[in-house]
Amino acid sequence: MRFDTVIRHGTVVTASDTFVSDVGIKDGRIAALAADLTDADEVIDATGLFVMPGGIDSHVHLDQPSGDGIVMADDFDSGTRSAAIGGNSTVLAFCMQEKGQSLREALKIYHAKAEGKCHVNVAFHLVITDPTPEVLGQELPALVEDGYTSLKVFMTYEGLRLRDDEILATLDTARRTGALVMVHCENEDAIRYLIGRHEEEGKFAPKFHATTRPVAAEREATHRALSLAEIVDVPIVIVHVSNREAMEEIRRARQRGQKIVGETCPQYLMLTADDLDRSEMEGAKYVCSPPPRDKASQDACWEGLEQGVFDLFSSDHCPFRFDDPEGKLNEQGKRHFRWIPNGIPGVATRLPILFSEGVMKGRIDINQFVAVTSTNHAKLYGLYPRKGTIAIGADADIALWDPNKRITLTNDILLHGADYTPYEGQELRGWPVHLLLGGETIVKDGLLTQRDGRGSYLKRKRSSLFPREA
Ligand code: DUC
Ligand code: ZN
Ligand code: ZN
Repeated sequence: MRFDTVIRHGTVVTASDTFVSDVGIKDGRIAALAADLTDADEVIDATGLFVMPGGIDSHVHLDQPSGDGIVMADDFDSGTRSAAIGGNSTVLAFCMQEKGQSLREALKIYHAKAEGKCHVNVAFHLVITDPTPEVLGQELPALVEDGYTSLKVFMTYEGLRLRDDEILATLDTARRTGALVMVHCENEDAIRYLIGRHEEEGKFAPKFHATTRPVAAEREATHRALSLAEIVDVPIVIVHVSNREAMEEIRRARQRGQKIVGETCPQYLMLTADDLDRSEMEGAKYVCSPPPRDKASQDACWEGLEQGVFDLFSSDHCPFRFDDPEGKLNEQGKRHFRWIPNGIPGVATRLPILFSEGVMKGRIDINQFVAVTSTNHAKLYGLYPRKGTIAIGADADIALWDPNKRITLTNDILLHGADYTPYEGQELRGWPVHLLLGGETIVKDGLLTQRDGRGSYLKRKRSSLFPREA
Protein backbone atom coordinates (compact mmCIF):
# COMPACT_ATOMS: atom_id res chain seq x y z
CA MET A 1 0.00 0.00 0.00
CA ARG A 2 1.15 3.53 -0.67
CA PHE A 3 0.59 5.77 2.34
CA ASP A 4 -0.09 9.47 2.53
CA THR A 5 2.28 9.74 5.47
CA VAL A 6 4.61 7.42 7.32
CA ILE A 7 6.02 8.11 10.78
CA ARG A 8 9.33 6.27 10.88
CA HIS A 9 11.52 4.85 13.63
CA GLY A 10 9.48 6.08 16.57
CA THR A 11 8.51 4.30 19.77
CA VAL A 12 4.75 3.82 19.74
CA VAL A 13 3.06 4.12 23.13
CA THR A 14 -0.51 3.14 23.96
CA ALA A 15 -2.27 2.74 27.30
CA SER A 16 -1.06 -0.86 27.40
CA ASP A 17 2.01 -1.27 25.15
CA THR A 18 5.30 0.30 24.13
CA PHE A 19 6.90 -0.92 20.89
CA VAL A 20 9.11 0.26 18.08
CA SER A 21 7.14 0.55 14.85
CA ASP A 22 6.54 2.72 11.83
CA VAL A 23 3.03 4.10 11.46
CA GLY A 24 1.41 4.23 8.03
CA ILE A 25 -1.38 6.75 7.52
CA LYS A 26 -3.92 6.70 4.71
CA ASP A 27 -7.01 8.90 4.31
CA GLY A 28 -6.66 10.34 7.81
CA ARG A 29 -6.51 7.00 9.57
CA ILE A 30 -3.84 4.64 10.81
CA ALA A 31 -3.54 1.98 8.12
CA ALA A 32 -0.44 0.03 9.16
CA LEU A 33 1.85 -0.60 12.12
CA ALA A 34 4.96 -2.39 10.92
CA ALA A 35 8.69 -2.11 10.37
CA ASP A 36 10.16 -0.45 7.29
CA LEU A 37 7.15 1.31 5.84
CA THR A 38 8.65 3.47 3.12
CA ASP A 39 6.19 3.98 0.32
CA ALA A 40 4.66 7.31 1.24
CA ASP A 41 4.16 10.86 -0.01
CA GLU A 42 5.53 12.23 3.24
CA VAL A 43 7.92 10.70 5.75
CA ILE A 44 8.24 12.03 9.30
CA ASP A 45 11.39 10.95 11.09
CA ALA A 46 10.50 10.06 14.68
CA THR A 47 13.89 8.69 15.74
CA GLY A 48 14.20 9.18 19.49
CA LEU A 49 10.57 10.30 19.81
CA PHE A 50 7.51 8.74 21.43
CA VAL A 51 4.52 8.31 19.11
CA MET A 52 1.38 8.64 21.20
CA PRO A 53 -2.31 9.25 20.65
CA GLY A 54 -3.02 12.97 20.72
CA GLY A 55 -4.11 14.21 24.11
CA ILE A 56 -7.82 14.38 24.87
CA ASP A 57 -8.69 17.01 27.44
CA SER A 58 -12.22 16.28 28.60
CA HIS A 59 -12.54 19.30 30.89
CA VAL A 60 -12.11 22.62 29.10
CA HIS A 61 -14.08 25.87 29.41
CA LEU A 62 -14.10 28.12 26.35
CA ASP A 63 -16.05 31.27 25.56
CA GLN A 64 -18.49 30.84 28.45
CA PRO A 65 -20.41 33.79 29.87
CA SER A 66 -18.79 34.37 33.26
CA GLY A 67 -20.75 37.08 35.04
CA ASP A 68 -21.29 40.82 34.64
CA GLY A 69 -18.38 42.49 32.93
CA ILE A 70 -16.19 39.40 33.07
CA VAL A 71 -14.87 37.86 29.86
CA MET A 72 -13.29 34.45 29.52
CA ALA A 73 -9.82 34.83 28.02
CA ASP A 74 -10.18 32.10 25.40
CA ASP A 75 -12.64 31.56 22.62
CA PHE A 76 -12.62 28.41 20.51
CA ASP A 77 -9.85 29.80 18.31
CA SER A 78 -7.29 30.71 20.96
CA GLY A 79 -8.26 27.91 23.33
CA THR A 80 -7.88 25.15 20.77
CA ARG A 81 -4.70 26.72 19.37
CA SER A 82 -3.26 26.49 22.86
CA ALA A 83 -4.56 22.93 23.19
CA ALA A 84 -2.71 21.94 20.00
CA ILE A 85 0.58 23.44 21.13
CA GLY A 86 0.25 21.36 24.29
CA GLY A 87 -0.14 18.06 22.37
CA ASN A 88 -3.93 17.74 22.37
CA SER A 89 -5.96 16.68 19.36
CA THR A 90 -9.39 16.79 21.04
CA VAL A 91 -11.01 18.90 23.73
CA LEU A 92 -14.39 18.44 25.36
CA ALA A 93 -15.80 21.86 26.17
CA PHE A 94 -18.90 22.83 28.11
CA CYS A 95 -22.17 24.05 26.66
CA MET A 96 -23.77 26.03 29.45
CA GLN A 97 -27.57 26.07 29.67
CA GLU A 98 -28.91 29.42 30.88
CA LYS A 99 -31.92 29.28 33.17
CA GLY A 100 -35.08 29.09 31.10
CA GLN A 101 -33.13 28.14 28.00
CA SER A 102 -33.65 24.91 26.11
CA LEU A 103 -30.59 22.73 25.61
CA ARG A 104 -31.05 22.93 21.84
CA GLU A 105 -30.88 26.72 22.01
CA ALA A 106 -27.76 26.54 24.14
CA LEU A 107 -26.14 24.09 21.72
CA LYS A 108 -26.95 26.30 18.76
CA ILE A 109 -25.07 29.14 20.43
CA TYR A 110 -22.01 27.02 21.31
CA HIS A 111 -21.84 25.38 17.89
CA ALA A 112 -21.86 28.87 16.38
CA LYS A 113 -19.05 29.95 18.73
CA ALA A 114 -16.97 26.95 17.65
CA GLU A 115 -17.83 26.78 13.95
CA GLY A 116 -14.76 27.13 11.74
CA LYS A 117 -12.54 28.21 14.61
CA CYS A 118 -11.25 24.99 16.13
CA HIS A 119 -7.64 23.94 15.70
CA VAL A 120 -8.35 20.57 17.31
CA ASN A 121 -11.46 18.38 17.44
CA VAL A 122 -14.22 19.44 19.79
CA ALA A 123 -17.25 17.94 21.46
CA PHE A 124 -19.59 19.32 24.11
CA HIS A 125 -20.73 18.32 27.58
CA LEU A 126 -24.11 19.80 28.47
CA VAL A 127 -24.20 21.79 31.72
CA ILE A 128 -27.66 21.36 33.21
CA THR A 129 -28.70 24.39 35.27
CA ASP A 130 -32.45 24.19 34.72
CA PRO A 131 -33.61 20.56 34.84
CA THR A 132 -37.26 21.10 33.98
CA PRO A 133 -39.50 18.13 33.16
CA GLU A 134 -39.21 19.07 29.45
CA VAL A 135 -35.43 19.22 29.59
CA LEU A 136 -35.09 15.91 31.41
CA GLY A 137 -38.05 14.14 29.86
CA GLN A 138 -37.75 15.10 26.21
CA GLU A 139 -34.72 17.17 25.28
CA LEU A 140 -32.00 15.28 27.02
CA PRO A 141 -32.96 11.78 25.83
CA ALA A 142 -33.07 13.06 22.24
CA LEU A 143 -29.73 14.83 22.61
CA VAL A 144 -28.06 11.73 24.03
CA GLU A 145 -29.23 9.89 20.92
CA ASP A 146 -27.73 12.72 18.87
CA GLY A 147 -24.29 12.21 20.42
CA TYR A 148 -24.26 14.56 23.41
CA THR A 149 -23.62 11.74 25.84
CA SER A 150 -22.32 13.54 28.94
CA LEU A 151 -23.53 16.28 31.28
CA LYS A 152 -22.21 18.33 34.15
CA VAL A 153 -24.08 19.43 37.25
CA PHE A 154 -22.91 21.87 39.92
CA MET A 155 -23.45 21.59 43.67
CA THR A 156 -22.04 25.09 44.16
CA TYR A 157 -22.53 28.61 42.72
CA GLU A 158 -25.88 30.28 43.20
CA GLY A 159 -27.56 30.28 39.82
CA LEU A 160 -25.82 27.13 38.67
CA ARG A 161 -26.19 24.66 41.50
CA LEU A 162 -28.90 22.06 41.60
CA ARG A 163 -30.76 20.98 44.71
CA ASP A 164 -30.51 17.32 45.70
CA ASP A 165 -33.95 16.51 44.24
CA GLU A 166 -32.87 18.08 40.95
CA ILE A 167 -29.63 16.11 40.98
CA LEU A 168 -31.59 12.92 41.60
CA ALA A 169 -33.92 13.66 38.70
CA THR A 170 -30.98 14.43 36.41
CA LEU A 171 -29.18 11.25 37.46
CA ASP A 172 -32.34 9.29 36.81
CA THR A 173 -32.52 10.61 33.24
CA ALA A 174 -28.83 9.81 32.84
CA ARG A 175 -29.44 6.24 33.98
CA ARG A 176 -32.33 5.75 31.58
CA THR A 177 -30.62 7.33 28.59
CA GLY A 178 -27.01 6.26 29.16
CA ALA A 179 -25.50 9.71 29.75
CA LEU A 180 -22.44 10.13 31.94
CA VAL A 181 -22.83 12.83 34.60
CA MET A 182 -19.89 14.90 35.86
CA VAL A 183 -20.44 16.45 39.28
CA HIS A 184 -18.77 19.55 40.72
CA CYS A 185 -18.72 18.71 44.42
CA GLU A 186 -18.63 21.62 46.86
CA ASN A 187 -21.30 22.47 49.45
CA GLU A 188 -22.71 25.87 48.47
CA ASP A 189 -24.47 26.56 51.78
CA ALA A 190 -21.30 25.89 53.76
CA ILE A 191 -19.33 28.18 51.45
CA ARG A 192 -21.88 30.97 51.78
CA TYR A 193 -21.84 30.63 55.54
CA LEU A 194 -18.05 30.90 55.56
CA ILE A 195 -18.05 33.87 53.19
CA GLY A 196 -20.43 35.61 55.60
CA ARG A 197 -18.09 34.95 58.52
CA HIS A 198 -15.08 36.17 56.55
CA GLU A 199 -16.93 39.38 55.66
CA GLU A 200 -17.74 40.01 59.32
CA GLU A 201 -14.07 39.61 60.09
CA GLY A 202 -12.97 41.91 57.26
CA LYS A 203 -11.19 39.17 55.34
CA PHE A 204 -11.31 40.02 51.64
CA ALA A 205 -7.91 39.09 50.15
CA PRO A 206 -7.57 36.38 47.46
CA LYS A 207 -6.21 33.85 49.95
CA PHE A 208 -9.59 33.74 51.66
CA HIS A 209 -11.06 32.13 48.57
CA ALA A 210 -9.34 28.98 49.82
CA THR A 211 -10.45 29.22 53.45
CA THR A 212 -14.08 29.71 52.44
CA ARG A 213 -13.97 26.53 50.34
CA PRO A 214 -12.35 24.05 52.74
CA VAL A 215 -11.74 20.34 52.23
CA ALA A 216 -14.80 19.54 54.36
CA ALA A 217 -17.07 21.38 51.90
CA GLU A 218 -15.65 19.31 49.03
CA ARG A 219 -15.64 16.05 51.00
CA GLU A 220 -19.25 16.45 52.12
CA ALA A 221 -20.50 17.23 48.64
CA THR A 222 -18.47 14.37 47.19
CA HIS A 223 -20.01 11.98 49.68
CA ARG A 224 -23.48 13.31 48.92
CA ALA A 225 -23.03 13.06 45.14
CA LEU A 226 -21.80 9.49 45.51
CA SER A 227 -24.73 8.61 47.74
CA LEU A 228 -27.24 10.10 45.30
CA ALA A 229 -25.61 8.13 42.48
CA GLU A 230 -25.81 4.96 44.58
CA ILE A 231 -29.50 5.54 45.25
CA VAL A 232 -30.22 6.06 41.55
CA ASP A 233 -27.76 3.29 40.58
CA VAL A 234 -25.84 5.18 37.94
CA PRO A 235 -22.12 5.84 37.28
CA ILE A 236 -20.82 9.39 37.82
CA VAL A 237 -17.60 11.34 37.38
CA ILE A 238 -16.26 13.26 40.36
CA VAL A 239 -14.41 16.08 38.63
CA HIS A 240 -11.41 18.13 39.78
CA VAL A 241 -10.66 16.27 43.02
CA SER A 242 -8.21 18.28 45.12
CA ASN A 243 -7.46 16.28 48.25
CA ARG A 244 -7.20 12.95 50.05
CA GLU A 245 -10.55 13.03 51.84
CA ALA A 246 -12.55 13.37 48.63
CA MET A 247 -10.37 10.64 47.13
CA GLU A 248 -11.17 8.35 50.04
CA GLU A 249 -14.86 8.87 49.38
CA ILE A 250 -14.32 7.64 45.82
CA ARG A 251 -12.39 4.62 47.07
CA ARG A 252 -15.16 3.73 49.52
CA ALA A 253 -17.90 4.10 46.92
CA ARG A 254 -16.00 1.74 44.62
CA GLN A 255 -15.63 -0.73 47.46
CA ARG A 256 -19.42 -0.64 47.82
CA GLY A 257 -19.60 -1.64 44.16
CA GLN A 258 -20.34 1.70 42.53
CA LYS A 259 -18.92 2.62 39.13
CA ILE A 260 -17.18 5.92 39.83
CA VAL A 261 -14.77 7.88 37.68
CA GLY A 262 -12.24 10.13 39.42
CA GLU A 263 -10.62 13.16 37.82
CA THR A 264 -7.80 15.37 39.04
CA CYS A 265 -5.96 18.28 37.45
CA PRO A 266 -2.44 19.79 37.31
CA GLN A 267 -3.27 22.55 39.79
CA TYR A 268 -3.76 19.99 42.54
CA LEU A 269 -0.33 18.51 41.90
CA MET A 270 1.59 21.75 41.37
CA LEU A 271 -0.02 24.57 43.38
CA THR A 272 -1.01 25.10 47.00
CA ALA A 273 -3.23 27.56 48.89
CA ASP A 274 -0.03 29.53 49.64
CA ASP A 275 -0.02 30.61 46.00
CA LEU A 276 -3.26 32.50 46.69
CA ASP A 277 -1.35 34.50 49.30
CA ARG A 278 1.20 35.96 46.89
CA SER A 279 1.69 39.70 47.22
CA GLU A 280 0.21 42.55 45.16
CA MET A 281 -2.98 40.64 44.32
CA GLU A 282 -0.87 38.05 42.44
CA GLY A 283 -2.80 35.48 44.46
CA ALA A 284 -5.82 36.19 42.23
CA LYS A 285 -4.03 34.33 39.43
CA TYR A 286 -4.48 31.09 41.37
CA VAL A 287 -8.15 31.43 42.33
CA CYS A 288 -9.97 28.34 41.11
CA SER A 289 -12.51 25.94 42.56
CA PRO A 290 -11.91 23.72 44.36
CA PRO A 291 -8.85 25.68 45.49
CA PRO A 292 -5.36 24.20 45.58
CA ARG A 293 -4.74 22.79 49.09
CA ASP A 294 -1.48 21.89 50.85
CA LYS A 295 1.59 19.75 50.21
CA ALA A 296 -0.04 16.68 51.78
CA SER A 297 -2.97 17.05 49.38
CA GLN A 298 -0.57 17.27 46.44
CA ASP A 299 1.06 14.04 47.60
CA ALA A 300 -2.38 12.45 47.95
CA CYS A 301 -3.33 13.43 44.39
CA TRP A 302 -0.09 11.96 43.06
CA GLU A 303 -0.88 8.79 44.97
CA GLY A 304 -4.37 8.79 43.48
CA LEU A 305 -2.88 8.96 39.99
CA GLU A 306 -0.34 6.24 40.71
CA GLN A 307 -2.91 3.92 42.27
CA GLY A 308 -5.73 4.42 39.79
CA VAL A 309 -8.15 6.41 41.94
CA PHE A 310 -8.01 8.91 39.11
CA ASP A 311 -8.92 7.65 35.67
CA LEU A 312 -8.77 11.11 34.18
CA PHE A 313 -6.17 13.85 34.28
CA SER A 314 -7.78 16.97 32.81
CA SER A 315 -6.85 20.63 32.76
CA ASP A 316 -10.08 22.32 33.90
CA HIS A 317 -8.81 25.11 31.64
CA CYS A 318 -10.94 28.11 32.63
CA PRO A 319 -8.90 31.15 31.66
CA PHE A 320 -9.26 34.78 32.72
CA ARG A 321 -6.80 37.55 32.14
CA PHE A 322 -5.06 38.79 35.29
CA ASP A 323 -4.32 42.46 34.74
CA ASP A 324 -7.61 43.31 33.16
CA PRO A 325 -10.85 44.97 34.35
CA GLU A 326 -12.72 42.13 32.61
CA GLY A 327 -10.62 39.47 34.33
CA LYS A 328 -9.19 38.64 37.73
CA LEU A 329 -8.54 42.27 38.68
CA ASN A 330 -11.99 43.62 37.95
CA GLU A 331 -13.01 46.52 40.23
CA GLN A 332 -14.97 44.32 42.63
CA GLY A 333 -12.44 41.51 42.50
CA LYS A 334 -9.70 43.87 43.68
CA ARG A 335 -11.73 44.48 46.82
CA HIS A 336 -13.25 41.07 47.58
CA PHE A 337 -12.16 37.55 46.67
CA ARG A 338 -15.68 36.45 45.92
CA TRP A 339 -15.72 38.58 42.76
CA ILE A 340 -12.48 37.18 41.38
CA PRO A 341 -13.54 34.88 38.55
CA ASN A 342 -12.78 31.24 39.37
CA GLY A 343 -10.48 29.40 37.05
CA ILE A 344 -6.97 29.17 35.65
CA PRO A 345 -5.48 28.49 32.21
CA GLY A 346 -3.95 25.06 31.67
CA VAL A 347 -4.94 23.37 28.42
CA ALA A 348 -1.41 23.74 26.99
CA THR A 349 0.48 22.82 30.14
CA ARG A 350 -1.51 19.75 31.29
CA LEU A 351 0.40 17.16 29.26
CA PRO A 352 3.93 18.59 29.54
CA ILE A 353 3.55 18.94 33.31
CA LEU A 354 2.42 15.34 33.78
CA PHE A 355 5.03 14.06 31.35
CA SER A 356 7.85 15.88 33.11
CA GLU A 357 6.74 15.59 36.73
CA GLY A 358 5.07 12.20 36.41
CA VAL A 359 6.78 10.12 33.72
CA MET A 360 10.29 11.61 33.74
CA LYS A 361 10.40 11.56 37.53
CA GLY A 362 9.23 7.94 37.63
CA ARG A 363 5.93 8.50 39.45
CA ILE A 364 3.82 6.99 36.66
CA ASP A 365 4.85 4.98 33.63
CA ILE A 366 4.36 6.20 30.11
CA ASN A 367 1.45 3.84 29.41
CA GLN A 368 -0.38 5.24 32.43
CA PHE A 369 0.36 8.69 31.06
CA VAL A 370 -1.40 7.79 27.81
CA ALA A 371 -4.29 6.21 29.72
CA VAL A 372 -5.05 9.17 31.99
CA THR A 373 -4.48 11.86 29.37
CA SER A 374 -6.09 10.29 26.30
CA THR A 375 -7.35 6.69 26.20
CA ASN A 376 -9.56 6.83 29.29
CA HIS A 377 -11.11 10.12 28.13
CA ALA A 378 -11.95 8.48 24.79
CA LYS A 379 -13.46 5.40 26.43
CA LEU A 380 -15.41 7.20 29.13
CA TYR A 381 -16.79 9.87 26.83
CA GLY A 382 -17.69 7.70 23.85
CA LEU A 383 -14.87 8.42 21.40
CA TYR A 384 -13.00 5.10 21.55
CA PRO A 385 -11.50 3.41 19.52
CA ARG A 386 -11.45 6.07 16.79
CA LYS A 387 -9.76 8.38 19.26
CA GLY A 388 -7.43 7.74 22.17
CA THR A 389 -5.18 5.01 20.82
CA ILE A 390 -2.68 4.06 18.16
CA ALA A 391 -4.31 1.15 16.34
CA ILE A 392 -5.19 0.21 12.80
CA GLY A 393 -8.40 1.95 11.85
CA ALA A 394 -8.06 4.70 14.47
CA ASP A 395 -8.00 8.33 13.36
CA ALA A 396 -4.45 9.54 12.86
CA ASP A 397 -4.56 12.05 15.72
CA ILE A 398 -0.98 11.54 16.83
CA ALA A 399 1.46 13.45 19.02
CA LEU A 400 5.23 12.99 18.76
CA TRP A 401 7.01 13.67 22.03
CA ASP A 402 10.68 14.47 22.48
CA PRO A 403 11.56 13.23 25.98
CA ASN A 404 14.85 15.09 25.95
CA LYS A 405 13.58 18.53 25.07
CA ARG A 406 13.93 20.91 27.99
CA ILE A 407 11.54 23.83 28.24
CA THR A 408 11.15 26.65 30.70
CA LEU A 409 7.47 27.55 30.68
CA THR A 410 6.73 31.15 29.80
CA ASN A 411 3.34 32.56 29.00
CA ASP A 412 4.18 33.61 25.45
CA ILE A 413 4.75 30.05 24.16
CA LEU A 414 1.30 28.84 25.25
CA LEU A 415 -0.76 30.81 22.70
CA HIS A 416 -3.78 31.16 24.99
CA GLY A 417 -5.64 34.39 25.60
CA ALA A 418 -4.65 34.73 29.24
CA ASP A 419 -1.84 37.14 30.14
CA TYR A 420 -0.20 34.68 32.53
CA THR A 421 0.39 31.04 33.29
CA PRO A 422 0.32 29.78 36.88
CA TYR A 423 3.44 27.78 35.98
CA GLU A 424 5.68 30.62 34.74
CA GLY A 425 9.33 29.61 35.07
CA GLN A 426 8.61 25.93 35.63
CA GLU A 427 11.33 23.80 34.08
CA LEU A 428 10.10 20.75 32.22
CA ARG A 429 11.63 17.77 30.48
CA GLY A 430 9.77 16.47 27.45
CA TRP A 431 7.61 18.33 24.96
CA PRO A 432 5.10 17.48 22.19
CA VAL A 433 7.08 18.57 19.15
CA HIS A 434 4.76 17.38 16.39
CA LEU A 435 0.99 16.90 16.18
CA LEU A 436 -1.09 15.33 13.44
CA LEU A 437 -4.84 15.78 13.23
CA GLY A 438 -6.50 13.24 10.97
CA GLY A 439 -3.12 12.62 9.40
CA GLU A 440 -2.41 16.28 8.72
CA THR A 441 0.45 18.05 10.48
CA ILE A 442 -0.83 20.97 12.52
CA VAL A 443 2.19 21.40 14.83
CA LYS A 444 5.78 21.00 13.65
CA ASP A 445 8.90 21.63 15.71
CA GLY A 446 6.58 22.88 18.43
CA LEU A 447 5.02 25.54 16.21
CA LEU A 448 1.53 25.76 14.74
CA THR A 449 1.67 25.19 10.99
CA GLN A 450 -1.93 26.02 10.04
CA ARG A 451 -3.50 29.43 10.43
CA ASP A 452 -7.07 28.26 10.13
CA GLY A 453 -8.76 25.68 12.32
CA ARG A 454 -8.75 22.12 10.99
CA GLY A 455 -10.65 20.57 13.90
CA SER A 456 -14.03 18.88 13.59
CA TYR A 457 -17.04 18.55 15.83
CA LEU A 458 -17.24 14.99 17.19
CA LYS A 459 -20.55 13.27 17.64
CA ARG A 460 -20.06 10.77 20.45
CA LYS A 461 -21.25 7.29 21.37
CA ARG A 462 -22.27 6.43 24.89
CA SER A 463 -19.64 6.01 27.59
CA SER A 464 -17.96 2.63 28.01
CA LEU A 465 -19.63 2.63 31.43
CA PHE A 466 -22.95 1.96 29.72
CA PRO A 467 -22.22 -1.51 28.32
CA ARG A 468 -25.25 -1.83 26.07
CA GLU A 469 -23.39 0.31 23.54
CA ALA A 470 -19.85 -0.65 24.45
N1 DUC B 1 -15.55 24.55 38.04
C1 DUC B 1 -14.97 24.12 36.99
O1 DUC B 1 -15.15 22.97 36.64
N2 DUC B 1 -14.20 24.93 36.30
C2 DUC B 1 -13.93 26.24 36.64
C3 DUC B 1 -14.66 26.76 37.76
C4 DUC B 1 -15.43 25.77 38.49
O2 DUC B 1 -15.94 26.04 39.52
ZN1 ZN C 1 -16.40 22.46 38.32
ZN1 ZN D 1 -14.28 23.10 35.03
